[in-house]
This record gives sequence, C-alpha cells and structure tokens, in this order.
Amino acid sequence: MSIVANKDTYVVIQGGAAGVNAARRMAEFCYLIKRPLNVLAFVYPPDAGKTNEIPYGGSLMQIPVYKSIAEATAHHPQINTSLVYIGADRACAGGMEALNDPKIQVVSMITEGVPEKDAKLLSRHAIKLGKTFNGPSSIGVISAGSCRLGVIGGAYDNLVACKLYREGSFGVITKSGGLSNEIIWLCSQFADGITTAIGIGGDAYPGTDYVSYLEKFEQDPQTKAVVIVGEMGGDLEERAAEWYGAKKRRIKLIGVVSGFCQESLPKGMKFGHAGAKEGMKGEGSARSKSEALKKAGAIVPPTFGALGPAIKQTYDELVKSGAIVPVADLRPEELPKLPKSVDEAMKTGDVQVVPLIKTTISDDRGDEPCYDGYPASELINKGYDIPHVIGLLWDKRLISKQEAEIIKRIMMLSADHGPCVSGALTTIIAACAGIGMSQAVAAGLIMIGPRFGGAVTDAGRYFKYAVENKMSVDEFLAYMKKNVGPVPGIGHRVKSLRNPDKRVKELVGYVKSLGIKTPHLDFALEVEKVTAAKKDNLILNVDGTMAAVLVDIGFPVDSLNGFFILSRTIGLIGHWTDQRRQESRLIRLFDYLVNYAAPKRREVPPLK
Ligand code: Q5B
Repeated sequence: MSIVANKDTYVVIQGGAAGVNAARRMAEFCYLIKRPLNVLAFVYPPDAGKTNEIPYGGSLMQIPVYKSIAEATAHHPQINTSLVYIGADRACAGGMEALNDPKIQVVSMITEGVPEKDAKLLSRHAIKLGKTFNGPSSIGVISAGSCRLGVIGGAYDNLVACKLYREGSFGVITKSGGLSNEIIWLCSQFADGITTAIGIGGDAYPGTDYVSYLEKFEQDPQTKAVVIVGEMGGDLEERAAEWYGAKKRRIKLIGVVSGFCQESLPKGMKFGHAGAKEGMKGEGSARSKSEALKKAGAIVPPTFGALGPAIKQTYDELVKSGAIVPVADLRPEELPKLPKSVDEAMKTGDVQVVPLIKTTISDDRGDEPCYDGYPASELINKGYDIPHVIGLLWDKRLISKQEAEIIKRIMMLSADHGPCVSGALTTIIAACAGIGMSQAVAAGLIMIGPRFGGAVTDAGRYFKYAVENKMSVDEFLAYMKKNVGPVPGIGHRVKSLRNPDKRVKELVGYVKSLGIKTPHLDFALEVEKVTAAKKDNLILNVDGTMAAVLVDIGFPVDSLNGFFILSRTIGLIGHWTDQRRQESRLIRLFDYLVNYAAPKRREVPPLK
C-alpha cells in the first residue's frame, strides 16, 4: 500500500518544458518498476494539438497536449491526478481548473513563489471538494514500487540505490525537495526503504500539512513509521506533535527540525524557504518544535547525523516485534537498465559509433568556427581576408597575399555581367514571380553549367591535361574535337576579337605583371590564337581565363566552378534585390518574341 500516489494514479501535467522534464523522470521510474507510463496527457494551450515526446526505455512515447484539463480528462478518463508546472502568476487558475475537474482527486503543484493568498484559496477549495492539494513548491510524491509524481527521487541510479522499485515500511514527509531525497536514501540504507515520500513544499501555507499525511499514513498498514523533516517558522511541526500526542498511534514518528543555527546566528538571517521565517527562541523555533515532538512521544534524534541510526533502531525494533518482515533486495541484474543516450554511452566507452560523415575542413564545436584549424576571429584579427577563407575551406591551405589578391580580382570581375545572361535573367524572372531570395538565387545558380559560367572546372581540367601531356595546340584541339566537343573556356556569345572582353584583358594583364609562372594561362592564350583565327568569337572567355589562372596558382580542378558560383551569387542577389526594390510585375514573354512553329489550329479527330 501507499498513500496519495499508487498504481492506479494517472496523470495530466499542466505546463510546458519543465512539465515535460518531469514526465521524462516519471517515465524513468515507470520503466524501473515495469509499469506503463502513467503520464497520459499535458495541458499547455500554446502547444495544444501537438504531442510531447517522452522516452520510455528504448522507445519514444508521444503524449498528447490539450488546451484544457476538461479536454484532457475527456480523452483520458483514467486521469485522476494533475501536476502543476505553471508560472506563479497563472498557477492558481491552473490549480483551480484541475481541482474543479470531477475526475481529478489529487493536485500537486511545483510552482514556487505562488502568492500566499492563492495558496490559501487552493487549499480551502481542495478541502471543500474533499480533494488533495499538495504544494505549492512541492518536489512531488513518490510511492515505492508504484508511482512517482514529479522529479522527487532524483536520477535513475538514485532510484535504484534507494530501492524505490519496491515498497519498504517508512513514510517520509519533508518541506525541502533536496532533503526528501536524503531521507529516502537514509530509509533505504538504515531500514527497508519507503512506502511513500511526500514533499509538502517550504511555503508558509502548504495546501496539505504533516497532519493530513500522518492521518493517511496511520491508515496505511504497510507504513510502520514516518520520518518528518521540519524547519523553524510556522507551526506545522507543533501541529504534527499535537496530532501524534493526542492518542496512541499505530505508526512510529521520527522527527528532525532544522534551524537550530538561528540561535547562534545574528538576527535577520534569511533562510531558503518562504515558510522558514526566523522565529523567537520560543514559539516557531527549531528547539521548541523539537521539544514539542519529543513531548508527544516522537523519536527526535539530537542532530541530523543521528537520524540514520534512529531510523535503524526503529526498524530493528519493528523487525523484532514482527511488525516488519525484512524483504530481500533485487540484484542489479534483475533490474531494467535505463538505455543510455548515444552521447552518454560514448562518454563511458560503452559504444563505438561509426561516423556517418567525415569532414577535414572545419569544426564548429568550440566557441567559434575553425577553418582548417584556424579560429575565424584570429584570421580576421591577423589581417586575413575572404580569399584566405576560400583557400582554407576549398583547398585546405593558407594562401599567400599574392594569391589572395588574384582571387579577389577574379571575384570582382565575375560578380555580375548584367541582366541578360542566363543566371541573372532567371533570377529576375523568379523575383518578378514573387519567389523568395534563396529560391530565386538558386534558380539563377542552376543555370550555371557547361555553356554558361560552369565551364571553369572543365576548362581547368583540359588545359591541365594538355600542359601535363605537353600537347601542342593543334594536338589539343584535335583531341578536344574527337573526345570532348567545344573547348570549355573558349568562345563567347557576344564577346569577340572585335568586341574584346575587358575582364579577360584585366585579369591576364595583372597576372602577367606579377612575373609568376603561368603555364596554363600561356597555353590557353595560345589556343585562343588558333580558335579566334577561325572564328572571331572563339576567344579565351572569362571562364577559361579564371580556370587557367587558378590552376596556375594550384587550386584543385574540382573547386574551380566554385569561383564563378560564389562570385556570381553576389550579382544574383543584387538582381533579386533590385527587382524587389522596384516592385517589378510578373514577367510574361511577349508573343512577338516567340517563333510559333507549332501546327496551325485544326479539328480534333473522333477518338478511336
Ligand atoms: N564553337 C559560349 O557559343 C558558347 C566553341 C566552338 C570549339 C568552342 C560557346 C561554348 C564553351 C563553353 C564555355 C563559358 C556557348 C562562356 C560565360 C560567362 C559570361 C556569359 C555572358 C558571364 C557560345 C557556333 C560555332 C559552332 C561551334 C563553334 C563554339 N564554341 N568550337 N570550341 N568552345 N563555349 N562557356 O556563340 O561549325 O558552326 O557548328 O560552348 O566556355 O558563360 O556574358 O554571356 O560573365 O556571364 O552560341 O561571360 O562558345 O556559338 O554554340 O552556336 O557555336 O562555334 O561548334 O561551330 P555561341 P555556338 P559550327 S563565358
């Protein structure tokens, strides 16, 4: 047996993230005791209609979220308990909503800082309805082997160490959440563990006090003794003493009261709990509460350290009298192991995970990204620039100042080439159709291919092939004609010998002025001499020039189209923004721009 929470307790949790965390802890306990998850629903209006994922062992339960308690209990008629994880300003309304639901018999509230008037209202309302209102500021309730409400009991290992998977003989009532775990532990080490442990919360006006729960424990045949932990302030401990001393009780009562330190400390000291108000030496003090408990016949150890032995002595006497029959503990291998997350298992070396991907260029796991090992901020502060980042991420090397200058110029020269080229035109059409930036720019980028802008990689590949194989221009052109087709990097739609491409001249002039070795650029210019002599638009184009120069400074062939893609993205973004700024209309091609070569209108023959 147990009190307040048992195997028939089914829960709705009112609140958001904190409530979800509590549900996860409750699921761990359910898993330990091999009980299905007892959290059936959440009430959290902002997420109504969604589900919260609660791990249960190795599986993931989807627990529905409703907008009201009424909706939750209508869908899950077994619900009889509510845990309130709502902020202090709305906790009263939430608690009232739960108390007013005919299905709900127990409401436990974790919320701290609930106004005292609200706590009193909730408490009175619960009493009027004959229901239990626990809290505010309550860590929860745990009944060994049957039910956990809230996070009381701590982590999974602690639940096991405290033998919470099976009933003991000791009840526990505390104000402090942390101390509740401590006392549960003491009961499991000095005795046979607990039946039920309850945190009533440290507020001045808890909804339910020691006496209410002592009455319930007295009625619970499994509970043979109860440990209460009190503190100075208020009179709950005195009332517990009064109750205990009023007549012969079946249960043994062990009580400790904290706060003796106030006798030595300067007046005005603040204590943690709202209810732990500094009392006089007399009424409300730790000493007077302890005296009252002692007088009523409770066992009151002289210090907190003596509590364990006092529990043991009580347990031994109860065993001797036959009231308690010792139970055998389960061996660790008889208990379910909580599956670890992959992260945890990796930390403890229990699993080896084969990585899904491998990266050799960057790492963002520290406080900032590192490019090929170099922190971004350090690169900035030491005067490096965008081309250096390109060098690190595309070629895993810190390029020289001179190489960076070449790349900067390549990017500036190829950033845009007006609205008429395939990429820009596509982005403009998309922008005019109301398409967002990323899609419209992506549409423009899709145009980059073997004819438009995307000939850089192949131009680099074949110029490199020719230079490596020491081909003459004629051999190269013959090879290309036979095996490839049009030479990538040669030819332009509008540029020609008569209408030269200034970008090409600028780049070639600059690179040549550096006096560096440029075997690929030299070869490309030789090719141009031959092709342009055949047809004046078969010049070395911007793709071909970029390719030859980039291969000359050592960039890998596969990265080369990236230079056009990256720099032209600047232009495409410009075109998209430009159209948006102008609020351009949807584009529809004029009929006169189409050569309608389709058959003339004709009659459709009968269907055969
Ligand atoms: N023929 C660029 O062609 C273009 C030949 C060739 C041998 C060649 C064409 C080509 C290679 C790919 C290339 C990058 C499609 C260009 C760029 C960026 C841009 C764009 C902008 C910007 C142009 C007519 C006759 C045919 C062909 C022959 C042509 N190219 N022979 N090698 N490379 N080049 N692309 O004028 O006998 O009549 O059948 O594919 O490097 O995209 O500004 O616009 O910044 O945005 O349309 O600069 O050259 O000529 O294809 O009708 O060919 O010449 O075999 O011979 P066209 P086509 P035939 S830069």
